Amino acid sequence: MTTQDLAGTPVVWSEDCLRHEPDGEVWLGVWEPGTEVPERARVILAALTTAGAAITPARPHPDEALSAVHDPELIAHLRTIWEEWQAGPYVTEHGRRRVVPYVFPTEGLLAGLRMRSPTSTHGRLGRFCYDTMTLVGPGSWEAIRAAADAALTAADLVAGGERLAYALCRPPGHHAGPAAYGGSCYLNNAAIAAQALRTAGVGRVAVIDIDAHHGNGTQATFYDRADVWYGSAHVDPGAGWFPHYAGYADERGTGPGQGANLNLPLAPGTGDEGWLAAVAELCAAARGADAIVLSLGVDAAEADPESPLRVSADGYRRAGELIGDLGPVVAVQEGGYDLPTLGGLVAATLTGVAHASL
Ligand code: SP5
Ligand code: ZN
Repeated sequence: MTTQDLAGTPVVWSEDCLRHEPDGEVWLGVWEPGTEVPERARVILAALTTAGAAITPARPHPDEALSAVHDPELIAHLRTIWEEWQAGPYVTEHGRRRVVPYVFPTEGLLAGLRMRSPTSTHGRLGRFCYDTMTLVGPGSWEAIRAAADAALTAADLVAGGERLAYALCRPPGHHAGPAAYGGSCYLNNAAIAAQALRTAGVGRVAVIDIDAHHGNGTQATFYDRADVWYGSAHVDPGAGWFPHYAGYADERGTGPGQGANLNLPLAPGTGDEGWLAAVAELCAAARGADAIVLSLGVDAAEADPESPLRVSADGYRRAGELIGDLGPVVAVQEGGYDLPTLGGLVAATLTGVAHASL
């Protein structure tokens, strides 16, 4: 992109987001290279810089902004687990170069027994991590914390009157729930931003999630609340796609949040027309919110290796226009894994948002 389409748009960024190097993921029992790599952030930053965006440093925020969404035990676990892992025999004796669990306390395993906190590091991991795809290593915590600070800084900018601010978060966040991490996500940057907007006095917040996967963590965070609406268009989890156990159309919220959750599962191969119709349906349902948090994953794209939705760059631009029409937008980076096209897809979406006719 050579035009200055994003002149003046704040892009919040921290170099610390490059420090997370999961070094792969264990899929179906086999360690593979993985797709959530630091280069993702570099190509997005390059494309947005070329498009004229204003690169803005992420500012540190207090832990309270994290614990407003997450269980303090999860935060403490993520902060300390790498050092604990290194202090044990895992790297030196067993050659396990990253933190990855092997036993998960499912409902079936506990069978009514109370949850324990095993003293052994390797026994305790499954309490917080729900898959084998979300590894922790040196620098992971610094990146996780920086990504949350980027989202919080973008929320500050919008609470202060900006129409659009984008947080280049890495690692992504929308699969992380109040007390659980997985799906390459550790803390939920979008949920943290949405909660920060509420704390800053924004009345009603809508989270619109266009990542190819359902944002089970964001849904779980706000499922029983009326003040933060959540809507997502994503590949049908029942058709074999992560997160498999959430993202179905009958999940509509509970208690005061009844009706404030909307899932639009889409068939593999859906393409621009069907995907944009779903995004338009989310926008119609979100209309009236005082601010939007956009969970901006671009892994629904044609060339993406992690989803079959086949959306074009022009589709992303048009989705951005629909969303930008609703009100002020805090955009938060989620997934997107095709390195050659990734930056252009994010730039196209933000260009759509920035040029929407309010
Ligand atoms: C933020 C986000 O987009 N998270 C996506 C997590 C889904 N990862 C599931 C990956 C499933 C296995 N991928 C195929 C690997 C084949 N080598
Ligand atoms: Zn995704």
